[in-house]
Amino acid sequence: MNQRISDTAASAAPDYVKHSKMKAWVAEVAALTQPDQIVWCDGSQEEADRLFSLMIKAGSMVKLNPAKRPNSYLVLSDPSDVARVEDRTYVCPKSAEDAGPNNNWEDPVKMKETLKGLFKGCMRGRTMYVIPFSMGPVGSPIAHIGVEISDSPYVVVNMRVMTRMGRNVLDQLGADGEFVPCLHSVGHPLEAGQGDVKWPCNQTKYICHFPETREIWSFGSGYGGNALLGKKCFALRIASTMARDEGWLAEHMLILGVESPQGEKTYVAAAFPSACGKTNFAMLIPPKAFDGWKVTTVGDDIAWIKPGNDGRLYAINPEAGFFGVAPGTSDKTNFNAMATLKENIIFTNVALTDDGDVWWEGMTKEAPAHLIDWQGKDWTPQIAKETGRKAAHPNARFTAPASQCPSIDKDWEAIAGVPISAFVFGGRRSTTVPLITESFNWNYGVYMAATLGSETTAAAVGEQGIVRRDPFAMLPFCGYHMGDYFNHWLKMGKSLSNAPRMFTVNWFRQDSDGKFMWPGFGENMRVLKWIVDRCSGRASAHQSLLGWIPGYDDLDWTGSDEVSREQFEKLTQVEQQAWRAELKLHAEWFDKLKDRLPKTLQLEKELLEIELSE
Ligand code: SAT
Ligand code: MN
Repeated sequence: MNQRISDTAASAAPDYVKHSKMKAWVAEVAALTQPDQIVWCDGSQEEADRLFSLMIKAGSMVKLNPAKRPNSYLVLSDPSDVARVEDRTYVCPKSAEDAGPNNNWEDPVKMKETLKGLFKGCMRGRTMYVIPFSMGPVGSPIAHIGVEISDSPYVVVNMRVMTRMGRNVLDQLGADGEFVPCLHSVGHPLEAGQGDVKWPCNQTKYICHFPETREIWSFGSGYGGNALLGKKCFALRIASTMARDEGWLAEHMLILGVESPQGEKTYVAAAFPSACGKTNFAMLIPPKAFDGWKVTTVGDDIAWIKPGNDGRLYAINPEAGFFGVAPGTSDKTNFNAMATLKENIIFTNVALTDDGDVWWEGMTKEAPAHLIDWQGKDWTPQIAKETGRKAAHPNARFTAPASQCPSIDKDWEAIAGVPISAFVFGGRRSTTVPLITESFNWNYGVYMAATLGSETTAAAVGEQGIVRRDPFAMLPFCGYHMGDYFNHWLKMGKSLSNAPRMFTVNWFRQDSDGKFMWPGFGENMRVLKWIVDRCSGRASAHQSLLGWIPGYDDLDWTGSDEVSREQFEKLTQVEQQAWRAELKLHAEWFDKLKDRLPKTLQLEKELLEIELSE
């Protein structure tokens, strides 16, 4: 449904749009941004196909060889727009204290003024798309609805995979249902006669959240979490504030199910920072020797978790697709992801093969002889050797429908969610942090998660490989003061009669030669099985300063010869010296939050300090 803007934006809405507040908002945005036309997205295949054709014609998208990868596409972004921009991301409640030291803050009135200046006329020469979407199965009591306005057809086709998008969401909203307005522009208006670029964006970027009015405004970037506003902006930053107000949790967690040979099912939710293997863990295939054990996938990035009447927590995956890191993904590291990627995929910033398929570092042992790399340049293994240039950008992504995943859980769209038995928190740490620890109790578990550290990755712009505190893997995603967030977690624990157990893991510990000590991937099943067995009281452990840790014999090593007893001791070792240094970093981190740090966590730290000094 296309109409000229001169018809006035409100009348451009199709008859089936009954929501007058939404229509008024769309009209207001159109008046500000001055698009050539407005399209209300219905989410149909025809609509997606039309947009794919449009982008191919414009030269901003390539259709892959249908014999190799049916119904799949490749997009290369501008080299300046390849990841989330954390230093351009703002959370703007009225008071700076509410945003906390973990967020960039600006006064909401001032920020709106700045944004209105930037958005004025910013869609000239472009189409404005109205994208109604549901985070979570339409109609689930845990789900919430948003409407994204965007001038990027790339955003539309991605939102169609990543969320439940289209007309049925409007039907669900009716005339006055609640939705989060999400406004996005690439910030690249076209004057009459001006040709478009392949990946329009703007040097000036603002990713802004207004938690009190539950609004999102994003300007200048077309990439990932900056532009697909249902994901980090809504499902984490805005939803975390909704969750605080309403007594639930919006978390940066994968959700997986573990099924034993006896058919017993245990669900685990696990938080890891971006690009630390959440997708791989969520789709884990147990080692061959684990006959009859199965891991199923509910989600790979975000969990919305609400208390049930039985004192347990129930989780849904608010997303409908995976926006996963491509490099490193292979049949060996993540067979299920590779199977998911067979068709109906949008690839971003991977390399193009001569036969019209895609490739990235780590996909196969040997690189193809020739590729077009993510910057559109010729690439050969020789060129890579000489220049160090990567064929795919380290943060290259695939957008894939979750329903195509062979390990997808049969209840992944269950309206009521799945019951969570364990929370796992992990970071990327080459030293200090043991392979696996079980927390003594809920409050101590909150402490462990609150002080989680991780080495930075390519998922965000900035220096890589430096350890930063990333509490609950939520540092870039918590929409309010981190101290209040910890308090919310402590409170949630008190309210549950059957709270999940808590664990921390570190797959990334290295030996003195800088080699990973733990094989990871499918072998993580050995740790996962121990976690599940702990939940049912079946596995033993010994008490360490940091929590309960399994001895070598507490893990199931059937079919393994990769990790020796000695190596396992090293992997699970708690080095007092290193932990004394680590505690200093905890203290520095807590000092930053001191205005609102729960006293309980300060006391947990002091207890640990006493233990370590003895
Ligand atoms: O935020 S993105 O969706 O671009 C990916 C991530 O960092 O997890
Ligand atoms: Mn993520």
